[in-house]
Parts: sequence; structure tokens; C-alpha cells
Amino acid sequence: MQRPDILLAVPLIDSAMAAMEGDFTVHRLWEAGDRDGFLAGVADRVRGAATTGATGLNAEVIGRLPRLEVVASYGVGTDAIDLAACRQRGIGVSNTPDVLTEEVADFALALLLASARRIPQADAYVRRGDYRRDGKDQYPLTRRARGKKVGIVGLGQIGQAFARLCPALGMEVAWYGPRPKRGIPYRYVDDLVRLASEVDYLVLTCKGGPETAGLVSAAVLEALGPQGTLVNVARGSVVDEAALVAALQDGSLGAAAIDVYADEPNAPPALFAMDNVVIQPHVASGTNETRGAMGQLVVDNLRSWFADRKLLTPVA
Ligand code: 8YV
Repeated sequence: MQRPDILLAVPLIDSAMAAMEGDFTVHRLWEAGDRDGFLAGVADRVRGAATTGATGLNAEVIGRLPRLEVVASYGVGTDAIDLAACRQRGIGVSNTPDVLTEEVADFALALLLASARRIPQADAYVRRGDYRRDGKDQYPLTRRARGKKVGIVGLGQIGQAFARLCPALGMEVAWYGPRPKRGIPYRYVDDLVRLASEVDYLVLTCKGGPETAGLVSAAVLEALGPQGTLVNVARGSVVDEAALVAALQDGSLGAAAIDVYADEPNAPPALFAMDNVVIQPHVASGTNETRGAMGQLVVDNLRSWFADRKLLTPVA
């Protein structure tokens, strides 16, 4: 039986790439010099596609692949996949929930602590040779995170995993979302500006896409305030990024620890020189173990589809 042809939008972890090369005929879009010509050349063969949560698959590429049956995404976020175009064509879509949940939550806590204790800045201080023991230019004291108030924006699986970590640091948890949820033991606040005004850390774990675009507005950032910190492991689109940069620059927002940006990989250069930010390259799920599990799930979804047209982790 002919091996299904798969379009791979961007590289995945090596183990997944090797498994895909073993089962499928893989066409590597990111290596194409002439992207249009490349897509035209594979259009009559490609039945599946694999991509990532950050890269997705847009309607233009989907439209160029008339035989596309399935899209398997390496990640939980699907905001960069044109789901409407897939539904219209009856194209199955899978993602990789659960296998990355705790990893991303752990990284959100790591970002919070890195920001509070200024770990990257202190690292740079020692690397510059500024570390002294003579009482001069001592590294400045930082802030305790333990016992502080945390507001979580979006209490899905990752948000709940993050909330479960907070008691270990004695942190009080409240949360915001479109509607309250049954069986959740944390205080629900139905007004994001009010939640921001009440907490020390506002942690974004919500999904991306039109429903949350610009949700963290200038008003929310102002309410979080000069003593507040924004932590974002969700999507850059959730935040008014221009307002965030301005608030960090003028001090109306105290600090930020950010793993995602509005126009990745183009993080705002204005952030690079700021001493009150921790910036990361969208690596919250980026461990060997978690990306290995994500990659295996991408391959297993594709294998399952081509075996019996069923997906293991279909996107609703
Ligand atoms: C990405 C993510 O998949 O899960 C998500 O939605 O944002 C990440 O895990 C990342 O782009 C993987 O390369």
C-alpha cells in the first residue's frame, strides 16, 4: 500500500521526524526555496499535514492541498490553524493536550519566580564580573513570591495545573474566565480589571484566538500596577503588546515574564534592554520529555487516521 504523503510545516523533535519518515512520505515545507512551486508540486499527493501550535496551518495552504484529509498539530493551542476551513472540507484536526499540561504550568511558575527573584538579571551581574564581597555594589534585594496573590486568566487544564502548584508557595489563587466553572475551589472574578487590581501576579494560561485577542488591555495592565507582574505562557495575541511595552517602560506595570509574543519570532526589540522583564522564546513545553510525548502523539494520530480514519486526540 502506498505510504501517505504528509506536508510537514516546520521541524518537530527528531524522534517524531524519524517516525514520520518511517511511515510516510514527508514533504518539508520550511526547506522549500520556492514555496508556491513546492506546494503546487505536492498538491495532488498530500493527504496529511503536521504543524505546531505556534505555526499552525492557514486557509491559504489548506486551500492549496485538495487531497488534505487530516492535520496533526504538535501542541495544544489551535488558534493558528484555520479550523473553519478544515471543518468546511471535513478535514480532521488533532492536537497534543494533556502530555504538556504540567510542563507548561511548571514553566509558568519558573517564570514567576525568575521575575520575582530577578534570576536572569543576577546571572548577568555575575557574568559581567560585578559580583563583589566588599560591601560595594551589592546585588540589590529582590521580592518574595511566597504568600503573594495570583490571578489566573483561563482556568483550563494548564491554568488548573498552575493553580495546583500555588499552595506549595502559599500563594492565594483567584481566576478569571468567560464564565464560572463548577467544582473549582478558587475564587472566580468576572471582571479582569478588578482581578488585576487585587493580585500581585497575573498569569495568562488561556487559549489564543479571536475570543481572547487583546483581553489584557492597557486598563488591565494599569490595574495590575507598578507592583504587579504579568506572566504570559498563553499567546502573545492575548495581550495589547504595545500597551505592555509602554507600561513596562513608564513603570505603570512593575514587571513581566513572557514566553509568547504577538508576531513570533519577532519579540518587541524594546523589551530587550528592559531590566524589568524576563523574555523567553516560546519554550514552555520545550523539554525533551514533553516534546517527545507531543511528537509521539502527532505520529500516533496520523497513524490512527490512515489506519481507520479516527484521531486519538481530535480537536472539537
Ligand atoms: C507549541 C504551544 O506547540 O502547545 C502549544 O500550543 O504553544 C507549544 O507547545 C510549540 O510551538 C511547539 O513547537
